Amino acid sequence: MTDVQTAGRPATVISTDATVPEARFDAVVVGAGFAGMYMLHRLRQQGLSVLVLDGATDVGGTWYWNRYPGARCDVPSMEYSYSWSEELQQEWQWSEVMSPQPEILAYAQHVADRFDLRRDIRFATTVRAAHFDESTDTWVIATDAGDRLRATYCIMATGALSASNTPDLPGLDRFGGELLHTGRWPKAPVALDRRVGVIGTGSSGVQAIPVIAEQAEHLFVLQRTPVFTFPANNKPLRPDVQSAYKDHYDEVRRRQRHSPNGFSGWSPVKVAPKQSTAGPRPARPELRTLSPEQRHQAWEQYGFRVFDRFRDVYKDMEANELACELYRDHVRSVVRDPDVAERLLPKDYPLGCKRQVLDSGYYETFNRPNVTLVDLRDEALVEITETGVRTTKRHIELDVLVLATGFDAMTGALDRIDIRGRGGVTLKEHWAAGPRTYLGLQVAGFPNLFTVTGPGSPSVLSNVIVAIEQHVEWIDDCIGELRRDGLRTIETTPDAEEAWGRHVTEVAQDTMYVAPGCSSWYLGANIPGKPRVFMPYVGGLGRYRARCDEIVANGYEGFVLR
Ligand code: FAD
Ligand code: N01
Repeated sequence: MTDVQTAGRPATVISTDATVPEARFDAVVVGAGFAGMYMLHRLRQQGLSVLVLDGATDVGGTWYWNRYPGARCDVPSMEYSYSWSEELQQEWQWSEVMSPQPEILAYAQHVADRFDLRRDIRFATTVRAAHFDESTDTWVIATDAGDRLRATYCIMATGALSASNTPDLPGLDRFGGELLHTGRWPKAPVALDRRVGVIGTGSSGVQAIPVIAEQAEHLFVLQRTPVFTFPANNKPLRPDVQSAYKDHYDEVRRRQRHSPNGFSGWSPVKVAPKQSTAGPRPARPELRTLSPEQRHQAWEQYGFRVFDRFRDVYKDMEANELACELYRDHVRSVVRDPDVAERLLPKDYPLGCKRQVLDSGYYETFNRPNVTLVDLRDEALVEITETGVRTTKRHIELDVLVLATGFDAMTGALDRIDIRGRGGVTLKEHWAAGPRTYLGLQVAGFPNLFTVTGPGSPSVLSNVIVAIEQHVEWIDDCIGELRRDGLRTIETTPDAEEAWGRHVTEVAQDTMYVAPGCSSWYLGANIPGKPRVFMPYVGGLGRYRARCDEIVANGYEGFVLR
């Protein structure tokens, strides 16, 4: 298994040997996913010398690494795409409503070619360390290729979901078959027509399982926590719908930017204007007020949309549990074996506490004769052996073991770099009790270091590409202002950082994200020993954007510019 970001590797101390040649740039950007690519394009336009570094051998980030069968976007591609080039958004053709990974990767590659990005990207190069040199107000950056780089600005476009999580399973290194991680899937085709085991039933597992099941001689799904998953209802993108979007992109993009979650809500289907009725719109009803029979009728009528039709489902635990019961009844109706169905039911955490998973035929997969559910709550995983997996009840022979075990999200990619700010303080030390940032953009004590979609930003709670564009544009504007005003550094204050952290925590209170029983990667709960802090900003992308703009209008409130 290849992993450029091996967890727990020793920190690199940057060489102080003056004979190591040093290359000088205005800005070094770490990461060549959608964030790093756009950052490069913007900074170049204002005349900066920029170098982008990525451990991958090509652009695309998420879409480069996650090549597992079934990998695709669950946001419509007309909206999960860059908005900053009219020519680009007009010329690119999407084939499906929600694009598969190869198409999104091809799009990223097209962007790299069209805007000639590759000449400033160094691939297959992992950044090991970034230290702030207080004597010159510059960042010194070291890579695994032995580069020593110096830059005024260091921008971490390292991705919120890029540090793959390989759990510490006993015997894992002994496995003699093919060991794969969904987040580090190889480029070469993998023969899956064998005995395959998949550990993990989050978004990645749920996408991969139905596709692997079609190819495998036998598939064993090793499930620890059952998932709530809604049908993706993906389909080919109709040419007229694509054209309608393109004709209305001004409006679509404007709506996306100011929406809570990066979705426009725009539809190419013309809806007849409603008869105007005087007075405010009636409030959505409460699920709790319905009788059991009415609740089932509501499910019959609305299916999965029922959860949004009632205002208490994501606000009140009792209503949430009623919604969960409707969901469970649905699963029971799809999965033929009642024992398997029962084991697939999420029962100990509320709907809406984790990132919503979307699937294409997930539950139906368990009706196949070549698929076995292994319930790790009933038969715990004891060890990985040379030939398979041993649980407390049996040994399962496997040729291929797929880890769909997720990511050390939001902080993992940054933690894996030895980042040191003023006084040699490491980012890891600064974040020992959980990540602390101002707006998810900067960290106190780390001048001129910016994080794109960092903890404390809305990023992962939205259509991420919209969040990326907002961050990149804010950072680019900020650097432009510093240069115009002849200023050397920008640095957030500890007070601003603390106040923002409090605000991030406050707005998450009373949401399902932090409800009793909820453990998610948003909270760092998937990584043993990681502090439990709700990391993303739940206040909404539009509101967050307005706050970022207001901070600039107030003379970079909460930042010190020197
Ligand atoms: P990434 O795409 O993660 O790119 C970061 C890059 O930084 C990587 O290429 C990595 O190699 C590089 N890097 C990290 N550390 C170092 C280092 N030390 N040295 C050198 N290089 C480094 N979001 C949505 O909005 N909708 C979706 O449907 C959706 N689907 C997803 C599906 C999957 C399987 C995953 C994993 C995520 C998905 N996301 C989705 C989130 C997705 O990560 C973002 O949408 C977006 O692609 C992130 O872009 P990025 O450039 O910020 O980070
Ligand atoms: O990761 P996850 P993911 N033993 O952390 C299990 C984005 N994404 O890669 O819940 C046994 O959600 C773990 O079990 P448990 C999206 O933002 C989007 O699936 O810890 N099992 C869980 O079942 C998403 O939220 C798409 O008990 C172990 C699974 O592994 C994020 O990426 C597609 C284990 C991990 O689930 C992460 O999704 C893919 C162990 N030791 C990803 N350790 C789209 O479609 C972990 N697990 C948009």
